[in-house]
Amino acid sequence: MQEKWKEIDECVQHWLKEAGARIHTALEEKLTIETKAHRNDLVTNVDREIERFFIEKIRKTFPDHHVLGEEGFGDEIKTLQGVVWIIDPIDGTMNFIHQKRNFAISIGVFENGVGILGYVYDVVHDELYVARKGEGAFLNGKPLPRLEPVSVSEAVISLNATWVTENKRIDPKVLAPLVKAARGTRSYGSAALEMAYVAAGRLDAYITMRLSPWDFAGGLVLVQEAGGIVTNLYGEPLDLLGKNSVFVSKPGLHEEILQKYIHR
Ligand code: 2AM
Ligand code: CA
Ligand code: CA
Ligand code: CA
Repeated sequence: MQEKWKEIDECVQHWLKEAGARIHTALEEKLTIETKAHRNDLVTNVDREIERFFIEKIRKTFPDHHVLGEEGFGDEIKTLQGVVWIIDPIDGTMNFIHQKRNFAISIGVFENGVGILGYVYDVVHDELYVARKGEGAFLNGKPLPRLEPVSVSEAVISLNATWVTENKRIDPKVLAPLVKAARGTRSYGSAALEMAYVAAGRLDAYITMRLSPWDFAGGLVLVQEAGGIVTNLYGEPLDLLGKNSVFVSKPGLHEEILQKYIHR
């Protein structure tokens, strides 16, 4: 990895710890909670504060980089040319509010659309997942073993119950047989953490129907560097500038699920 990226990596890890300390403080104080697009789409003062914190740091340190953030304090990104940071200050805001755990900071850094650095920081458990292109993925500095193939019958798959009830994105008949055939299913409510769990082998796959780039940017680099596969539900590459279904999996399992369960 080039020296320039090593320096960026050091900065990000330092900033993540500082942001983590701010979040710990905020968890002791009263949150300001607002809704966005609908009544379950939540945002707090902390989401905004943490996004602004990273954007100020990045703009000051790397003025020629571009930043895309969920809460809108970054740039309007129309292309992936150059260095683009994609940031979710708190992924799992509902968990942050209701549970005070099971949320994470997610950051992906891309050069001309290629994922170079990926971070998911589980602040409450102090678990920092880091991926560097070509070097692999790490949990608190320890290399994560390369993901090995597994079959559906032995797989623990993460998905939201929404996708096996009536919904406007997918026929419940598609995923119900997969839920039945899997060893178990889980649902954590943070896309970034669920992707980090796949990278760490805690989950075998994660499926969801509609995420924005900031939800999956950090996890994408993590899972790829751990030897997993990241596509949309139809096996196609993700679009970093738009909304996508997301299907993250160990190798082998990815092909089996696409072939046996997913029919367009
Ligand atoms: P967020 O907490 O950053 O909004 C849980 O449903 C997962 O889906 C979280 O990773 C959440 O990210 C993401 N998500 C994406 N769009 C969402 C929306 N409109 N409402 C709630 N969660 C959303
Ligand atoms: Ca949100
Ligand atoms: Ca998110
Ligand atoms: Ca968020």
